[in-house]
Amino acid sequence: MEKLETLIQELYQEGTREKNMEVLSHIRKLAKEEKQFIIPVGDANGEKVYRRLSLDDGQDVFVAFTTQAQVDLGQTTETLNQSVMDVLHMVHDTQGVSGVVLNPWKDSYFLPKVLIEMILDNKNLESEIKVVKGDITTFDGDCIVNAANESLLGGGGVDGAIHRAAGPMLLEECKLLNGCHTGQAKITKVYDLKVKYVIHTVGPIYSGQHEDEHMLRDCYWNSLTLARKNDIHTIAFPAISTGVYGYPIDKAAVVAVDTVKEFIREHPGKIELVRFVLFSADVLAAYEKVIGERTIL
Ligand code: AR6
Repeated sequence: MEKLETLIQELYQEGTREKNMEVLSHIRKLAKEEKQFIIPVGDANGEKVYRRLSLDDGQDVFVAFTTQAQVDLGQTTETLNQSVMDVLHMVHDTQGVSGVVLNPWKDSYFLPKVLIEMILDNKNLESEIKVVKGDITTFDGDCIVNAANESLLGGGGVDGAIHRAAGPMLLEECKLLNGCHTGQAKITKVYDLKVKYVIHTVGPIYSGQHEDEHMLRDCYWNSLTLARKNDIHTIAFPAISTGVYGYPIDKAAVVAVDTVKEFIREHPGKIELVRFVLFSADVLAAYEKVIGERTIL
């Protein structure tokens, strides 16, 4: 519960959608872990009822506290402990109530019914990871990732396909970037492509050494970091290094899937969709196998 209070305070300072998503994700986690809120109760005709606050717009809201210290900031009231999940369901199911205010006396957070629905439905809070066979240049989300080389001046494979689809202006912009080290990532505009950005990353040339895995992991991690910074919510990756650079597909699929999952776990809320767009049936099969074997997030 202290963590929830900290996240709400951070939301006050930062005010970002991302932080709000973190708060919602955390509330859902508390609900799943069967944690409890403290609820103020009063008497109505001899029966215990949850206290409500009336808002200016005529709607009522329920009240819940994360800790006793928060309760003690207001007037003394009788309380009881109620599981987070039960509180969410109660607010959701009560007509004339528009949501629940957490900690109304200090650093309060209003959770409206629509967000409670999202928490209960698991909708939009968890990022989706999908695999599909296809050509990455046709992806119509926010961003595609290019498996480039250190010069960033184009090449064959997926790099060639992306430059062909984007048109010659992409190369002109890439010339200004001064190359890119293996494992790092740089972002450009897209010109004739449908997406908003291309992130260029350079996979390792497979050598069988331990560093290969670290560098391939860096490609996914640094691309997703750059995506977050640029407000990218949907992103497609090719199977980096598995073509000309010779990385064994099975091994590369494990690194790709594990790194993306770990990133999403550490940064909930921001990235809504990661799609692995794979050019051939054997690569698709390798990714599907890994995703099937790994428990979801
Ligand atoms: N969409 C999705 N995946 C594709 C596409 C496409 N249009 N075309 C190929 N692939 P590669 P690398 C797959 O060789 O191994 C370039 O010349 C392909 O089947 O493109 O990281 C660069 O300039 C394979 O599974 O990239 C570098 O010099 C995967 O994309 C070098 O190749 C990656 O194959 C980088 O080698």
